Amino acid sequence: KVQTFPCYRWFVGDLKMEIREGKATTVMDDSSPKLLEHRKTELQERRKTYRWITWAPGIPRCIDAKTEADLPQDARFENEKRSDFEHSLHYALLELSLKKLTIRFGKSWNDLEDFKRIFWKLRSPIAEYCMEHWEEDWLFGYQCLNGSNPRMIQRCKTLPENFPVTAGMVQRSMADGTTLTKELKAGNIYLLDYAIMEGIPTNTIKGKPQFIAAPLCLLYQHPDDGLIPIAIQLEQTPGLDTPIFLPTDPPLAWLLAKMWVRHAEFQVFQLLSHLLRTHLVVEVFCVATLRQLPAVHPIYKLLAPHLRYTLEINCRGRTQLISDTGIFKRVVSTGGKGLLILAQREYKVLTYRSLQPRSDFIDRGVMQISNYFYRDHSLMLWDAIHSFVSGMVNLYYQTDRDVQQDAELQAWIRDVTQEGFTELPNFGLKSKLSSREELSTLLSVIIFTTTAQHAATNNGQFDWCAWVPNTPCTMRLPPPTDKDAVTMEMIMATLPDVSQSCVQMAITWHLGRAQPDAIPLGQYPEQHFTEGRALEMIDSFRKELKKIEEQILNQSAGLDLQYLFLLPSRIENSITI
Ligand code: OYP
Repeated sequence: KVQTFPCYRWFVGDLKMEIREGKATTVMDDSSPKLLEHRKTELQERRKTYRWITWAPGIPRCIDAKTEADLPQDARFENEKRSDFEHSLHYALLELSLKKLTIRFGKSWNDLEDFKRIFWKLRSPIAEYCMEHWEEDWLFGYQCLNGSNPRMIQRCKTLPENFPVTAGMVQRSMADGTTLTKELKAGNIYLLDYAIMEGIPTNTIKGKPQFIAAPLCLLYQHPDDGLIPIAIQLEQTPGLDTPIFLPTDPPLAWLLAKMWVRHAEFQVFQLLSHLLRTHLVVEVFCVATLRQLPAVHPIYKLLAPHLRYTLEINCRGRTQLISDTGIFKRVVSTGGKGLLILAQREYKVLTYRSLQPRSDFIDRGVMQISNYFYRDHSLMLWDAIHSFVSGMVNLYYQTDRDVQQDAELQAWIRDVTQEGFTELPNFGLKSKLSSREELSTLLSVIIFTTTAQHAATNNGQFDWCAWVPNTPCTMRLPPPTDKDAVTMEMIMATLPDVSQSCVQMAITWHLGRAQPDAIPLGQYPEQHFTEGRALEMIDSFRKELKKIEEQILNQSAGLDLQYLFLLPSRIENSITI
């Protein structure tokens, strides 16, 4: 349904709209005292309705609402979305409890093949592909680039001191005629370092302790085989009990070592890349926008469609996912105290710069790596978003001074930095906006994060987590200390049990599947803008997205594994799940 009049549910007072004929105005454009008064009253109301609260210290602050039921109607899911959200989860859990029963009364849980009995195909070609090929080293490497957490890998120029890999250890992984030293110099060696996991308190589930490790994994960009893991150490401190696992080790030992890396990956992916760096970061902008910008403000009009449903999904996440009794407490190793400590550690080092894709790739040293589709698509999308946003900003702000003098906008950025991102001295976002370029970059970060970055982390979670051994949510035994002692029995006793695996599949399916009332990137059914030039810019943004769509489709045609998470038509306009 397309509304031709700029009608937004937060918009109070029709009179106001008639006077301005739907034009977006900043506080400097509105000269009449009556209009100014109107802006003021609207904001006073909104600040009463939308308040900040500290849900937990050391992470971004959020909306003051105990549950989604406390949210104003305007911020709630529409009926269709709510009933789908609630039904799909029940459906998934029910389906899987049936599977669980058949296993309980059937054969025992003693072999990796047994995961097949609870595995749900559910129209995910990638999940099936993963189930068939997950043990292959190249697929492990592929997931660092184009899986659901593509921001962990970094170039390694010198080996970390606490990871004493020798050239001899990895010689057999190297291409003919080269050595580790040469490849380090050539820039073909990469690293995954899960130091942030060290010492995180572990969950206890049904009386049984769960386990966490903080692995390091070295990868090599092999000229023929692509990116492959070549050495894994499961803890940060080397020692006799912390052997360096190699692809040449007994196959089960190498496999279990990779699973431990993927277990750390599950935690970092879901809690840091997904929850903290998209959901919680965006909520700050959402609350500040609702509190500080009136509905006629051009920046409100620009952002509102990218903030739809985020408050409600985050409230649901806080009560049902990461609370003391939530899903994490029930089935994930970082459930309970661990997840908060992990999020606090990441929040401390979170930078504004790392939210900008180009800087992120440069800082991680991954600009040269080949077949990094996530990077290539992110950059195309960033450029399209940035050029659209700059166009809009320049339309409403003729000079940098206009930005500096927009009191509402300055109150907004102060709310973001001083009320939202508190305790974050090194974040790198100033509490004053001084130029049009600064504003454009910030708005692009917000829109990129709510759309592309969320899609990249959210949409692949069923694909890559449904085959539980590939990305286990918990581990039930400590990491192996002796390469020669790894058995299939030990692997099965380590991996999530039947019931934990079922929940992992149900939740990742529930969150990763396409949403029923999704609005794709760049579609604005609630037409906030009415000015011809603004509409033209929206139009060219859409044309640009269409080009990207075609380019991605062409590039993926014929590939066994297609990277389609950043296909514009599959990216939602806001974080709604
Ligand atoms: C809200 O009834 C959300 O139990 C997900 O949260 C799941 C529920 C509620 C459960 C509903 C119920 C959405 C917002 C968010 C986020 C990002 C982190 C997602 C982590 C997913 C982890 C999957 C865990 C599998 C074991």
